[in-house]
Amino acid sequence: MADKIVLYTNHRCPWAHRAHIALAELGVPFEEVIIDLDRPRDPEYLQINPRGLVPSLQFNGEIITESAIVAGFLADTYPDKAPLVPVSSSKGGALARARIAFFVDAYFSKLQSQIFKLGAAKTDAEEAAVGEAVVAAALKELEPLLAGSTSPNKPFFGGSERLTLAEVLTGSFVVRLVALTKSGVWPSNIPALAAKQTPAFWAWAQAVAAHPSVTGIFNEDVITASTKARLAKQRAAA
Ligand SMILES: N[C@@H](CCC(=O)N[C@@H](CS)C(=O)NCC(=O)O)C(=O)O
Repeated sequence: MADKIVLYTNHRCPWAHRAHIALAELGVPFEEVIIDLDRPRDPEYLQINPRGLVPSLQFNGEIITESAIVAGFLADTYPDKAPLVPVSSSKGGALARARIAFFVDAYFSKLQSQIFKLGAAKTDAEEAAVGEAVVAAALKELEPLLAGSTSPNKPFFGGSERLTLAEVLTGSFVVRLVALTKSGVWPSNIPALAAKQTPAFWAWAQAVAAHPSVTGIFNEDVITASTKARLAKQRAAA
């Protein structure tokens, strides 16, 4: 019998987006329940996830929360559908998992942490400085992990033809990086600087941002407008 999967989500949420990327890539059917984040959570949802956050996954009656745990669970549950990460007992599997985990950790702790500073960047110069810091982080931390392993035919982490768990966990943020820097909602100096200083990283980012499993629920207009509004609010409060 097929597994019964329900994803509690909101399409504006980059964390919930991780679960969508995993499910799309695995090709697993699921039911979707949209949680309205603009009002308090219903008691029914708080029973599913007492933290009130999305995503939550219901899998054959079991609840799993926290996006990285949800994505890892799906990858481990369906190792044969579209291997997102090798099983740890396979030859080289544990090492490959460690490499992916380190890449994801570097993406968030070094690069995305700079993006989170945009809420306090009030002037063009401050915003450009964040852009430079993002590319400096990509150069120091991510370029060495991608250069020499990816190619146009195998553009994903470790020289994979298909998305891996590295892209499942970073993809929703990467598609925002590409789209929002193009539209100038995030620092518009990033694309040119990144293409010049971090060619492997930027080629990887383009491939990730164009992948159908990543773009599936990504509504660029909605995300652009909501990010712009959130930044304006944060800057007014800063
Ligand atoms: N660490 C959580 C973060 C999830 C999260 O922050 N979700 C946001 C939407 S992007 C949320 O549900 N916010 C609702 C609220 O704070 O009330 C994860 O990775 O799943």
